[in-house]
Amino acid sequence: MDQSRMTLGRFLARHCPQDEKGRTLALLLRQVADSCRRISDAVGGGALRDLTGAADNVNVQGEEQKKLDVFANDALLEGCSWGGTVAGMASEEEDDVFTLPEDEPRGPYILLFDPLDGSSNIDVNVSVGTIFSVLPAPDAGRDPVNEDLLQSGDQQVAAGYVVYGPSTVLALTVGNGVHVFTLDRAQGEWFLTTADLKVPEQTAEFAINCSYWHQWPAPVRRYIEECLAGEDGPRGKRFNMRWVASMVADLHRIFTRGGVFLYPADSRRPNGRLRVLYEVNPIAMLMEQAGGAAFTGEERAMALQPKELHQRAGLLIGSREEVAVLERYYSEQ
Ligand code: P6P
Repeated sequence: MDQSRMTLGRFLARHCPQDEKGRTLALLLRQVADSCRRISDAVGGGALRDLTGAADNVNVQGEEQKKLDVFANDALLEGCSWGGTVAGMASEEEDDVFTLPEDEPRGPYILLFDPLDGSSNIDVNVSVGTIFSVLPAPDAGRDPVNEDLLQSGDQQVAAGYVVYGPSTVLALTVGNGVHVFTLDRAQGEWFLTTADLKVPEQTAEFAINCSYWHQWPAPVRRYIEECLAGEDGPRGKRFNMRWVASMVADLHRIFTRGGVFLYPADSRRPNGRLRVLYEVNPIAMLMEQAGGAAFTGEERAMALQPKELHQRAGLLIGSREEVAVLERYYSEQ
């Protein structure tokens, strides 16, 4: 079939399991995509929509909420609460697991998300994104509690992100590769634009915030020093650097042309910065599905067993060869 005609709906009907749970997963992913289409419209409206700036509230992370953070969070909660797809949801913007309205049917999945990652970039018009993860709900005949969500990345059923950039792009996996869809704003439809995306195993580009140099653990400092040493250094090649400070934008570049992204646990953030359940896990699932690797500094990211809902971890992720070098340096320290 002509790939340019493959809509998200047709793709999900073909690639999700052909049973009732599979059809429910397809509906949930359509709900997420429809919610992200609304978020894309709001983000794209910028100052014309009175949705920029602060929302005069601080979230559970202790971060100042932006108006668009609240809009995006509400869009996903409202967009995925119906139809018996989820039993509950978790968000960076919600203190605890979100319980569905009483009159809504419960479903077999848990949806977890960072509704608008990188939102500090909104007011300067830099790409931001939504990150989401789908876990199995407990078959317990009750609404899920926080503890039910504390599952490792290997338990995920699906994962994805949407980057709101020059174009709005959805990268998605249901466990059989990573597939990329682009939103046709005029039609309001997502079309498959890259099937079975693979991340180049080698790269010469790293992404890290170098202002934290003095806080880094020794393996990271060793790795970056060798990248900066260029052709005459131990890596024998010149490296380039990029840092958007919007993880979805940095990672989409890496998915597209290779690279390695580093946000390690360090002396200032001993537990890291990125949240396990709705940032590290979904991005790590996508990366492994695309042939890359994801490491926390202590273990394979998808193996980490979270102990609390908003737990953080270090993340070193991208082209497999570079993550292997970093893993070796951590093991030698
Ligand atoms: P820094 C955004 O807040 C975020 O969580 C990621 O999207 C991004 O990669 C990182 O923080 C940027 O962190 O310390 O460079 O501002």
